[in-house]
Amino acid sequence: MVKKYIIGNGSIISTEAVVKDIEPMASCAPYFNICGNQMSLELMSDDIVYGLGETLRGANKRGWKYVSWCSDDPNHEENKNSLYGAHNFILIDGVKKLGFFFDTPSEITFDIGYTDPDKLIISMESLNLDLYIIDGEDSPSVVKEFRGLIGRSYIAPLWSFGYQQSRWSYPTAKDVMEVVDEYKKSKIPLECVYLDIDYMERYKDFTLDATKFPNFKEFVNNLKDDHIHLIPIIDAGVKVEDGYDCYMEGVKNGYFCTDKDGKPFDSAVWPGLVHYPDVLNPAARRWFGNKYKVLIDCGIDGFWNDMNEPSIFYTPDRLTECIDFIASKQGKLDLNLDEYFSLTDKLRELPNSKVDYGRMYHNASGKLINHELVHNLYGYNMTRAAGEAFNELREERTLLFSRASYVGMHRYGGIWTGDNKSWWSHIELIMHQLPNLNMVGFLYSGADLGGFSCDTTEDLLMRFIELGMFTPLMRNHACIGTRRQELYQFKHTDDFRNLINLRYALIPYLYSEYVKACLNDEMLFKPLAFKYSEDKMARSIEDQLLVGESIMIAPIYKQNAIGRYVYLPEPMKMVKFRSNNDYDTMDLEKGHHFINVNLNEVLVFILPNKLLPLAKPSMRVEDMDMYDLTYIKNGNDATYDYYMDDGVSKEPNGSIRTLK
Ligand code: MIG
Repeated sequence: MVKKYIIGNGSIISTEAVVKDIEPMASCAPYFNICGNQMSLELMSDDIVYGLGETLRGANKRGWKYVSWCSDDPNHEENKNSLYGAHNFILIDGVKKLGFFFDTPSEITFDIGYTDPDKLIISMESLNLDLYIIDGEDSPSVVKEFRGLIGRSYIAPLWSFGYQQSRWSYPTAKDVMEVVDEYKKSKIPLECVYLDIDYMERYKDFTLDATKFPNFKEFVNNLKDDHIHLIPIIDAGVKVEDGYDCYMEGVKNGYFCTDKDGKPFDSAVWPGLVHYPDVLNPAARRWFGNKYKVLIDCGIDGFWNDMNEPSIFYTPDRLTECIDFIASKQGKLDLNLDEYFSLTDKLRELPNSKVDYGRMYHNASGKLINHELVHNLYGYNMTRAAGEAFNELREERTLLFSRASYVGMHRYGGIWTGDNKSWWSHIELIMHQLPNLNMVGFLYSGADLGGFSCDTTEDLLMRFIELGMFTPLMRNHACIGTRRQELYQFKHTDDFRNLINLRYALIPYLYSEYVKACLNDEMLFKPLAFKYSEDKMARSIEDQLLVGESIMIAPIYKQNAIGRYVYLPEPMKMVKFRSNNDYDTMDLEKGHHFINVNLNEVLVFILPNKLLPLAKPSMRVEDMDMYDLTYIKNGNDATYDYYMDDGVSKEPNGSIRTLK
């Protein structure tokens, strides 16, 4: 049962995260003690606090303070409070199972046992929000109810479950072809190659650098004939440049965010000076979404939206203030400490400053509204712009995902978790993020495999792949200046090939579970606590996950590990996929086990009476037969409800058949 409460004056504008009309209760919110700008609730010692989607640290969020404030911060370290998303959903899994959705477009802080270990304290500058409370029987049903409230998750095309290669950048057609050819030579399946910012003409959205991509349309279609999809990036900022259509149209129609006087707001990112499309204004959103058409007309069928927190390198106003300040110290060589630090801080404080956000305005439904108050809705609505346009422009499912997001964006696209690093701890982090992202509807998601910044190593990449092979978005992506990390760059290409083949073998199962999760408002990745809610050990485990109805995974995320401990809350059939493309199985008892796992091996645990279907891999998803399956069964009576459709029609058109 969902109940709605208006806290303070309620949300400053409708976030449109919720798709159901719910009459707010006249009474004040139960469970919470509201005092000033804080609302708090007592936690019991065994309560697990899930939620907050894409955030750092554990899957259980207890013991830290999180701030929903979409941030372009490439250093995902434990001391940080915010990432790119704002996913204000909390699930308390204790004696009671309670879901809370704090619906507000503004900054909001979740102090989850940081100030007081036994308290959840929610605060805002002024406490105005729409609160939804879901009281359920168990955690899965609370999540399901919440998901029903926020609407069906976006459904990605079947081909987008293939292996994807990205890098900042493959700047020319020649570079793209080299990647495609090398994968072909190595006989490793490949589905998508990404275009990062350098494909554009001077970083101008919806343009192409014709010297790098002569005959782009032909190039895209030639690749398509080979079932390779080219996925360009779109950045939020539109370059200020006389004669550039996107800029001219935006200025003419008042489609850009403004300053307080109604003049387009100046900021700078990759293209130099930019304006931000005012995606909170429905007319501007429609206009911006339709801009994707020039690429769609070239045959493009997938996009990734970046820099849409929105990220700001600097604004001319504050750059001027900064340089004036620095100039004022000219010739002063004996600085006191305050002067010294204020000098060095000045430059550091230029990007992504709240001062700048506070100077920017939206025209939301005819009302001028300060950006700072609605900051967390920007990435959501940029992606919504594209998603709404695709509904009209395209007949098929389109690949779309974004960096910044808010709850509600899950109806239009997925997310990737941004600039992680080639660190072992960032493999573990993915396991914590996935279930919490799934709770808020982000099912098509994944991390940069191999790690985005820093130099990867062969073993790290392999372990990343061994987890990433279960995530819908399976993309290897790396930062400019880092070691090359395409799979063919390494010594054990055979092992990588086997792993990608295994991913392809798993696609029928993964896609089936994924679409079912979309259609039924369920999660693809569940913490063990969701199924074994009475098992204290299972409840504490964060490095094993249930993936769909049949399996549990236990990836390795430590360098030079020869295996790992795995806890089985009930007897399961262990499948060890080996490097020779074969597998062994072993029936294991409930309890703790140490399992040896070589670098090139993958563990899957099949639940009792469940069945895992496997397909014959192929170089492309489109060439696979989704019905020619072999089964690994745990028990003679094992079954599996298999959903498959054509993988492309906008509305899912398949049905369930029970495999035995
Ligand atoms: O400021 O487009 O997270 O995936 O490669 C960096 C370049 C901008 C950040 C994205 C990353 C992408 C990069 N972008």
